[in-house]
Amino acid sequence: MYKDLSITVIIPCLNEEQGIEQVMQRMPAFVDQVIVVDNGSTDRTADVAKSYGAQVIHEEVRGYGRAYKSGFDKATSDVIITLDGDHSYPVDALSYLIEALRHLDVDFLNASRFPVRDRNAMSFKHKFGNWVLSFAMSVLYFRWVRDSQSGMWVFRRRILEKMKLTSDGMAFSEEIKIEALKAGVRFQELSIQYSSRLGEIKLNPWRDGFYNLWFLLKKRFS
Ligand SMILES: Nc1nc2c(ncn2[C@@H]2O[C@H](COP(=O)(O)OP(=O)(O)O)[C@@H](O)[C@H]2O)c(=O)[nH]1
Ligand SMILES: [Mg+2]
Repeated sequence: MYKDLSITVIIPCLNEEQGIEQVMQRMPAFVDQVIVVDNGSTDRTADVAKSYGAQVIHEEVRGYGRAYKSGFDKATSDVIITLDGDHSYPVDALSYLIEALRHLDVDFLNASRFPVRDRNAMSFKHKFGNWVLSFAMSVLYFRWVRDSQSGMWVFRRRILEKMKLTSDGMAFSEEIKIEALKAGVRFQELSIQYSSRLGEIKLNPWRDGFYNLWFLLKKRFS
């Protein structure tokens, strides 16, 4: 419990044995439930997560979005917080983000990685791609969103009822923000520290980048 709010943290993992260990070691004691969604990792991700007390879910169908949807089904707390298993998002910032959710009195808080302070955390290509995707989303949905691709969100679980989440892949990250905006819930963004990831990247910048742009257009005009 953090003050009057129970907290669930959900972490999708595909071969993140190194990162998940660092994330779990830093998990604050006030977190009530940690769910690690594993999609057939071939390393020790599931064992490491379990050894630190996480609830591990095995999702048969691959994909970042699919993993989140399975995780949401098992979440029981008032507030859900998400982050990657690669230790690139700040576990130390959970209380800061929950305080911000309370202080700003919002339902969905998007943790923006920008401006990136750690020089090694993101290449120029990724920064540029992120800017294009975030700009496109902002124009299409008439709402300035600096980091449409951030994987760290803090939101009240009850708003999930109002969202229609379809993506099974990396586009899930922008879809959940679009759905939050469409549902008319109170939405804000807050800057966090983003660091270089441990282990290997699962995102394919060109394939996922163009697909996410296509997904955005399809969702807006269909
Ligand atoms: N469960 C699951 N997790 C995935 C899958 N693909 C990526 N992930 C996880 O989702 C997170 C984001 O992927 P990552 O490679 O860090 O992408 P980036 O942060 O956008 O560069 C990481 O924790 C990955 O392990 C998948 O198919 N299934
Ligand atoms: Mg990552």
